This record gives sequence, C-alpha cells and structure tokens, in this order.
Amino acid sequence: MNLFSQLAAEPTHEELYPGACLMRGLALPQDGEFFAAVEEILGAAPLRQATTPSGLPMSVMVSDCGTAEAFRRRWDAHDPNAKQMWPPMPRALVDFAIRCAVRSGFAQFRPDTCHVNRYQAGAKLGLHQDRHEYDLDQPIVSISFGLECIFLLGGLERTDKTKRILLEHGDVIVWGGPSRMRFHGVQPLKPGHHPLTGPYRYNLTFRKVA
Ligand code: MD6
Ligand code: FE
Repeated sequence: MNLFSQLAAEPTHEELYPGACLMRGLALPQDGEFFAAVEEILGAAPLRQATTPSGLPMSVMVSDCGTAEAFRRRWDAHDPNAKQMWPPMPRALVDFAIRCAVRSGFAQFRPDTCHVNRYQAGAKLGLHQDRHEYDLDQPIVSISFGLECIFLLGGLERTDKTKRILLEHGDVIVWGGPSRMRFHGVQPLKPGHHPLTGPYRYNLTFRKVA
C-alpha cells in the first residue's frame, strides 16, 4: 500500500497543540466531489485579489460563500462594492466540515461561511490571527486541496516560535479552544502541478462569523 492509499484508508489524528488537530488525508476519499463543489463556489463568486485590512494587494486570490447574516457582518452594507450576496455553502462541504469539527472535539460547530484562498507559486500568507469572528468559542475548520505548502503555526504572540507543518492535498486542520488565537501563516508556495487543481493550492476555512 502506498502512502496515498494508506491515508485514504486511515487518516491521521495528530494533536499539534491542545485544541489544534491535524487529520492528514481526511478529505481524500471524497476529493473529486469536494473540489467540484469548490469550483461551483468559484463559478458563483469569482476569485478576486485579496487585500490587507489597510487595502494593500496580497498574493492570494480569494472567494467566499455562506449566509446572508455572515455576509452583512463581513461587509459594510453601505459599501457599493459589496452589493452582491454570497452563494450558499455547498451541502457536501458543510457536512464534512462539521464532521471534521466533531472528530476534533468541537461538537457544537455551526459554520455560517466558507472562505476560499487560492495560492499559486510564490503566493504566501503572513503570520496573522483569525480574530474577526463574533464567537471565538467556535473553532475553525481548514481543508487543503492541490499543491502542498508549509503552514506555520505559532503561539499567542507574533514573535512566538512556530511549528512548520507540511499540508498536502486532502489534509484537514481544526483549531479552537486554547489554540483559537494562535498566529499562523503560509510560506511562499513552491511551483508544481496537481492532477485535480493544476498549478494551485486551495484552502477552505469554515467559520462561524455572525
Ligand atoms: C491557508 N489558512 O491555509 C490559510 N486560518 O491557506 C488560514 O489562515 C487558517 O488554515 C485559521 C485556521 C486554519 C487556517
Ligand atoms: Fe487564518
């Protein structure tokens, strides 16, 4: 059995820190179905260039889906550029994200949004905290497709030491509880080609925003 079929048969369950759980290969058995759902999201809400909170362009392309409440909370209702509503979250993906949370000890997870990041060679994400959600008792479920990356997971201060974690196609990270506010980021992506996603890495983060 090669590593791929081993993971598909038996995903891992690794505690990175209390409240932060890596499940390698958990999405592999349904990767085709799930990636088709990602393309459905992008068909309805085309990728746009991400910007920093101060308006500077970032190297990742992003899209979103989820509830109207979350949309209104995320975007200023008076912003003329934010008129278009998000498409709904694909059912297969939400159900999977909830199962991922349950496996990680967060049985109460009720996501209302899914944020999509698309990385190409060289794209990266600087160290940050996810702090814009209303209820920080809810965890975040993160699912990776396509090219691998090195994910950095640090502490509660930006300058804390980080763990370097290889995230590959089909890997899932769930974090919450005492790990909810850990700084994290993604190192510049190495070029490559993936049979399902081509020259890209996609990351989905499911959250409860509203
Ligand atoms: C990424 N992810 O993996 C970026 N945030 O592309 C995140 O920023 C992230 O993966 C919170 C929890 C899990 C994540
Ligand atoms: Fe994040």
